[in-house]
Amino acid sequence: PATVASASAAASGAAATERFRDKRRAAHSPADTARVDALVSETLAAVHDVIRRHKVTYAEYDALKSWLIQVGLDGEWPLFLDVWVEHVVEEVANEDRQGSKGTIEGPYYVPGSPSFDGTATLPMRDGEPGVPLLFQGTVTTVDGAPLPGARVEMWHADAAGFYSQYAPGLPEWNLRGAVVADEKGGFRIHTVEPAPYQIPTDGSCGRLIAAAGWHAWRPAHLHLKVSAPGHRLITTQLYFQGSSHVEDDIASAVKPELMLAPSPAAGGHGNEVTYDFVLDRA
Ligand code: MBD
Ligand code: FE
Repeated sequence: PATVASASAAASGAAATERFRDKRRAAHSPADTARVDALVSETLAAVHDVIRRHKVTYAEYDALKSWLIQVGLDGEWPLFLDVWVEHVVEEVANEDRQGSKGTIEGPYYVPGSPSFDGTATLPMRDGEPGVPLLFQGTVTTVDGAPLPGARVEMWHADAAGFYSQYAPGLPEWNLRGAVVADEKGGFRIHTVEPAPYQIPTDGSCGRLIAAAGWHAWRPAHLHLKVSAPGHRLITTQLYFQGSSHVEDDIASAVKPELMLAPSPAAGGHGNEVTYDFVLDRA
């Protein structure tokens, strides 16, 4: 049973905005005046420079103003920022890592998904559409020592490209779950292969994409957070070799180290793939 209604910009945007505000309420930090001054002044200077070089008109300025207002009304700030800005924040945050590569979290992570020991089957509907996928591997330190008890949390879109809790009609934790690695640091996750994700075309981000002549697609991807006590949590995504939009992700979040090439599952149906994670010491 595929989802019948699609995820409207307003519904997924409102859910993503609300989720982000919950997270921020828990994590408020005081502003560093000098830092705010430097970052905001330089950002504004960059905007002023664009206006001068392109001789931006009042018509364009007013179009920008009304678009910015509408992004907020649509709840699409989380989507806009994670698609067009987060990849550079992630690059800077993780440039000193020796272990597994990270990439952006995006707007659709929800903490608290169901957890399993050693082997997980992600919560899914009876007859969940999509090619079954066994995703397995080990979690180790940068020295190659296994990390028993490491946590591998996965969330992803279904075979129609929709995320539970951000599209109507899906069970709460559909295709969201965590597995705790066994005594050898090993884990196995049974799921189904996701579809490419199209940014909602009916909201402000969609209007920007159409106005600029861009496309609205992210390649099919699995989101992961991998963690272990005493080690740095890594947030990452994995993609499928040769699948559409791996070369032109609208969110600029694909890296060569993040490609999967699943093969037909031994003696079963669907595909399987192995991917090992290496965690930096905290
Ligand atoms: C996604 O599924 C996603 O991962 C990102 C980064 C942005 C929009 C939708
Ligand atoms: Fe995603």
